[in-house]
Amino acid sequence: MIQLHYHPSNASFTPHVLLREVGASFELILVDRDGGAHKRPEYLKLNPNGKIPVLVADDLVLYETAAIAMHLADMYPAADLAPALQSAERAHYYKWMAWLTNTLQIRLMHYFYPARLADDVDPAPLKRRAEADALALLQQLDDQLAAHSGPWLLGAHYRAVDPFAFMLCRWTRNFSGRKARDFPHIGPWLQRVHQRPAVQAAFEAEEATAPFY
Ligand SMILES: N[C@@H](CCC(=O)N[C@@H](CS)C(=O)NCC(=O)O)C(=O)O
Repeated sequence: MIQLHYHPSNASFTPHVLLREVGASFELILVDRDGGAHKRPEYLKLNPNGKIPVLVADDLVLYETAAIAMHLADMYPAADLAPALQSAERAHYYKWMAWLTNTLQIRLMHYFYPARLADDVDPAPLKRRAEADALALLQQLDDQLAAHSGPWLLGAHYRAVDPFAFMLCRWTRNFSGRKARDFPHIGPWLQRVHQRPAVQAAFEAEEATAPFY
């Protein structure tokens, strides 16, 4: 049995979508973030970082969104969510997974939690800077979508990087100015990802409301 420890609209959204995309049978376990459940010993046994998500599949306990996404893609090859091993597309899939998690996601974390960056410093300029940096990074995503004629991030096929990138773009929906959806190639791609039944079902299960991205 697969269990996904999640919280609505958190990083768990990516594995949540992927579990639906591959047609897995799974149970959603709500982490009481407001009550601090993710910092309690029981949860820290699953993820010592105290972060959401965690995927539990029998004896496997896995944290880190990118790792969970790649593992699900590998476990359900029929869903074709990862390019063929040793292909150039596979190499770029690894690159985008790494970039999404260690470059774009990090700046978005700085945007959401600027006060964690430094004590006794006004977080407002740190937040503004993180927002500007994230927007500059989004240009790379827009350029990637413009670089080929396919509908998805890597080209012709929807891959596990698509819902991951979608989730991070969604997190810009309350930016003070330009948002991911305002980029000329990201906007239509977000619309396409949003229309996928797995994404719709995950939003419904998480009781998300508009704007979705
Ligand atoms: N690198 C981790 C980051 C996960 C993460 O930061 N999750 C957030 C929710 S989106 C969280 O659990 N925050 C709680 C906290 O930082 O205390 C991943 O991608 O799984």
